[in-house]
Amino acid sequence: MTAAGAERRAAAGFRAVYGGAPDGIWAAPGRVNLIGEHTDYNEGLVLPLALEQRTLVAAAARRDGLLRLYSARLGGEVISLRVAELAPGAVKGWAAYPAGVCWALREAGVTAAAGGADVFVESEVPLGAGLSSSAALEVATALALGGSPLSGPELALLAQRAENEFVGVPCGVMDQMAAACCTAGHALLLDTRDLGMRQVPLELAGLRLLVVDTGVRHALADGAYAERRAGCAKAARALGVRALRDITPAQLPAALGALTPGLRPLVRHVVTENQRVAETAALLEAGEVREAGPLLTAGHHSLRDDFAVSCPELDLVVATAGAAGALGARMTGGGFGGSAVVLVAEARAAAVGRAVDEAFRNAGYGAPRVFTVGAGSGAGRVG
Ligand code: GAF
Repeated sequence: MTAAGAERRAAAGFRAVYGGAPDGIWAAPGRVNLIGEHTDYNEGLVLPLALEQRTLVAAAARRDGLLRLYSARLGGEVISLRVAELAPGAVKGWAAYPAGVCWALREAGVTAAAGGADVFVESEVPLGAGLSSSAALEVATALALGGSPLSGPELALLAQRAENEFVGVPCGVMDQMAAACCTAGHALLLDTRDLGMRQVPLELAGLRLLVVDTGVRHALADGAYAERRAGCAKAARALGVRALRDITPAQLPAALGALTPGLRPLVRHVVTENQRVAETAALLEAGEVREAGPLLTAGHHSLRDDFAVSCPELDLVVATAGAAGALGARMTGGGFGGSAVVLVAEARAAAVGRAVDEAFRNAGYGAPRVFTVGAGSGAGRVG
């Protein structure tokens, strides 16, 4: 879908559903995280990039306090809610995300949201694929309903609050920050402790970044994510630090020695992963992207063996891509399914795609979806 095509479809779709023109169209991208997984809720480092695929929100303000929501992707009825009655847990399904943002804006005293709005959602981001379709929807909605210009970090924190408190998913802030603050051609080096950011040029000449959607669908709400998060918090308490981010690689052996065996792998993953993010960002900044490949693969092994959030399909992508000549590969996002990211020389990209396809067929898995990604722009008004 071309960019202008998506905008036209959002405007036309809005007219067809609500019978008038929208006040505007706002968009936010999905993301692929290059490295830095399960570090954001440990106040650590992450290095995501925005996808070119976006979620578009066409919206028009109302004055009667009604929030009406329609998703072109999901179809069904227009969902009609009263802004004044929005409360955590009260809305189920996809509508909880935009409704949660409206609630978070209301709670933050943003008056523009209180009058309500008609909202039409058009999404290019694959749903449930670990590519942050939810954060894209939240951030695009926050822009559409927020009225006054909110900064990128303000948008991201509002969106995260909506997801944590209204939807009930205990996510960190990486996905919302990626949607709100990434810039085209760059990965975002984000320190989730203070939201300090550096735009790191992603020079992919002669290289390809592939995303492999395994088709295995995950739900962060289903408990395993929350369990990992609670385990990390428990380990930080046991070590007497504010967050696992405070343990340096030099302190790691002593820290592991002080913990019960069950918590050790969690801590080892977080500490080594923060180190891998810093090293990857330094390589990108030096223009040595190829050299980052082994760090990606080491990150996957740590997520598989220590953090235990991978699955057989993701492991198969990583092993197959490596054997077919990729420079590096890893699961991306929360895990338990979703997508992997593969760094590969342009000349090997097609062979890697074919090898992954074949390996999935041989294993009896459903066909994976393999596509090339580039670093797109962060959220903004598009119409
Ligand atoms: C999900 C969460 F939403 C993020 O906050 C992050 O924790 C990620 O999993 C794992 O790195 O995408």
